[in-house]
Amino acid sequence: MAGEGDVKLLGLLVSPFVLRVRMALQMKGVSYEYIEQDILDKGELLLKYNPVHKKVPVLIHNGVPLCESQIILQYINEVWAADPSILPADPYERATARFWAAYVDDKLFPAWLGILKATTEEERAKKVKETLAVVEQLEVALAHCSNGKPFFAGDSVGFLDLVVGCNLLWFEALRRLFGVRFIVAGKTPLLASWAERFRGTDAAREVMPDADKAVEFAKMLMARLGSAPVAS
Ligand SMILES: N[C@@H](CCC(=O)N[C@@H](CS)C(=O)NCC(=O)O)C(=O)O
Repeated sequence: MAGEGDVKLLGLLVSPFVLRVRMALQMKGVSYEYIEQDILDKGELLLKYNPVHKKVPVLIHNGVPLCESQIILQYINEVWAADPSILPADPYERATARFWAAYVDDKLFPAWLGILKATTEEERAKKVKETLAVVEQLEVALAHCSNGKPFFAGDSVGFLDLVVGCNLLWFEALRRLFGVRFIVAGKTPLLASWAERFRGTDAAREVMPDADKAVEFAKMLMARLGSAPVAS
């Protein structure tokens, strides 16, 4: 079977991109060796297997590296093709899931990362607003994609659920750090109940670390970048 073989994953505990891949591997029941990387002092393995971007995650399947988390998710779905499939069978729905997944990585990740990187309070407030605007758009996307079902993908977690869901760790870390809430039932009710359901899945419970780990990482990153301090 194509899916069998040696699987390694180069990762970082709190990386949302790595988390989505780990959740997909969990859902597919794939065993793998996880190798934590120091992205601030990159090791030989990461440079060898991802010489183009030098980023995690890197999935190494039978010695061959796959890079870029969304591409890795699609690879996992094709190689470990037995149910559950994480991409919709319908071409329009598949294209729509890919469209929103691209939107999440283009808009959501840079917006909330900008909150951490901001060097002034004004800049930070601007990035908070930007993140909220993206979340509001995702409420519309969820209504469209789920069609009244519990997840973006319908009855169970799929590609887009993983791509959005891995950001929940950081939403919680940002709440603990800055007191900001991005998903609130009063404003984005569909996302609020989706987030609760997503956090309760086996994949999320087994893979997501405690948000304190992300808070710790954020503090270290902010100190290195000379970001504006957390207001007390
Ligand atoms: N587009 C990439 C993004 C991966 C990414 O940004 N990974 C971060 C960790 S969260 C990283 O390795 N950063 C190292 C660097 O930027 O040098 C993906 O989807 O895999």
